[in-house]
Amino acid sequence: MVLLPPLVTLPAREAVRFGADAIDYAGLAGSARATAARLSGHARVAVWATPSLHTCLAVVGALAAGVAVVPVNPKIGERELAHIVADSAPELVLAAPEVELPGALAELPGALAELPRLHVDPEVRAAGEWPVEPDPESPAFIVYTSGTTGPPKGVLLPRRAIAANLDALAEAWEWTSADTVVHGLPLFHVHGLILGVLGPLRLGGGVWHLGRFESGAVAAALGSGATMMFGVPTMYHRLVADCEADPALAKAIGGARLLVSGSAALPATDHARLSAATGQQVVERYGMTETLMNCSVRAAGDRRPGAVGRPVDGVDLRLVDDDGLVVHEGIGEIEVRGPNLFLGYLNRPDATADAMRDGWFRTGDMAIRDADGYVRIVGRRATDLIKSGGYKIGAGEIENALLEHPGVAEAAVTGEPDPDLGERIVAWVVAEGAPPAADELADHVARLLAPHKRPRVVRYLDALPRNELGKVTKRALG
Ligand code: MCA
Ligand code: AMP
Repeated sequence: MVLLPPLVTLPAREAVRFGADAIDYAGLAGSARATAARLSGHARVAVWATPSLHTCLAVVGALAAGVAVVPVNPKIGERELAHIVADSAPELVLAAPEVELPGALAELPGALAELPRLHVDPEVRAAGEWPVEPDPESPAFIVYTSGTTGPPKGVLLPRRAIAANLDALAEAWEWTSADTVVHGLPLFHVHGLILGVLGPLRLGGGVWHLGRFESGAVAAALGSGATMMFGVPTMYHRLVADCEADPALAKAIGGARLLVSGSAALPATDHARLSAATGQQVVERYGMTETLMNCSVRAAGDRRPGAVGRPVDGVDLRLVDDDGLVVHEGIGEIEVRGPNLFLGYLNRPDATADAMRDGWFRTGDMAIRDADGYVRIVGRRATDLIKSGGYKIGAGEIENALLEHPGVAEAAVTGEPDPDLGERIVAWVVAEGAPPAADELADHVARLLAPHKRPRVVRYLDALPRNELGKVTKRALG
């Protein structure tokens, strides 16, 4: 199995564009061969995953070498970075020479500064044979994802899962080499990196990355050759408002072949508003870092608001009750199995065992099925997982970070509905002495963990509500 066949067959077309930086398939293959030669003998590398051509070249080079990539959020905070580097033990870090660094840092932060650093010069290319394809079961990526408590877990994603899942999505979306995907998603998660970059590259199509999401830039790309857009619901929410205000923008968006939303539920109101403004009905798909994509509405299928379609090719899906018994009618937890599944959590056999039941992966997502098999996600088993802007965030990690602030005696974190972000992070704080300013607590969490994990609202209480066992009763908050 070759993960990226177009790098061997070399279609005569541009592969990747980031602003003014672009590279065709021959250039990408030449760069990947040169990087693979430099990485040979290594097992694991970190990539400082800025939204740039450099990240794309570094990842494709590492994949060619069979070296597992740990993508790192370039806005990562110090506590989270220390955990990821200690847990994944990368041997090198690949970062562009001029990178965006948090604060006024001159060097890569924390433990990354101590690793040998490599940068991929797009002009340095090697000719010759394509490197021998690694074992399909070998890990291609270790992607960190939050749980309800503790620090994020490293999800080991094998090459087999990526190839199988991208092929299933190509089938579902009638996605071919004729397509160019436009997006502004971060490149340290499955959505932006695996679907949004490797997807086009597996098919021999194109990807235009916008650096950051902006409605006008999406419209300009769709007006000049891009055919598909990928985004999280927050991006569609913003796009809808912009389309309603600007008919020319709405017309450009209306010209897309396919708009795909995922990472969180797309509100039915935004689906309907976008359809009214542009004539486009967004196709929704449902996935997880551990499973890649499980379900999707098909390009030729019924685009029902609030539904994520049927399982994609190769994926088995069932709904189970609290005892693990299959539910045929009504709500159940989604369990999936198939070639899309991860290998396990790095260094966490306990968490891996907990996540599996008889070969099925327990997603923690609650759903019902329409009579024709369409899946509707209705909630999540754990209230301590928050989806904000499409990012999964554990309440526990934020609570721990807040407790490290000298002005915080007790803290509980919840998610509250938010029209833009889906959910916003709310911190409930019992202060130690004079209550710290809300911004100060937000900055503190952003510095330790990541800016997207910062509380958007801070509420002060004299005491947290607790049950007779002393456990915080989060349902009593709000
Ligand atoms: C603000 N900023 C701060 C602070 N406040 N920085 C430090 N300290 C602070 N206190 C900065 C941020 O770094 C950012 O900088 C800017 O201010 C705005 O930040 P934020 O408010 O977070 O941005 P936003 O505009 O609200 O973000 C909305 C977004 C974003 C663009 C939709 O949430 C996003 O990119 N979401 C995508 C999530 C995603 O890809 N999820 C996939 C995982 P700057 O402007 O420089 O950035 S799920 C997945 O992969 C599964 C498999 C699936 O199903 O897809
Ligand atoms: P992550 O761990 O960041 O990969 O996020 C995976 C989670 O995102 C899933 O378990 C779901 O809760 C949520 N998710 C992804 N896509 C959708 C969708 N289309 N609708 C609702 N929830 C989604």
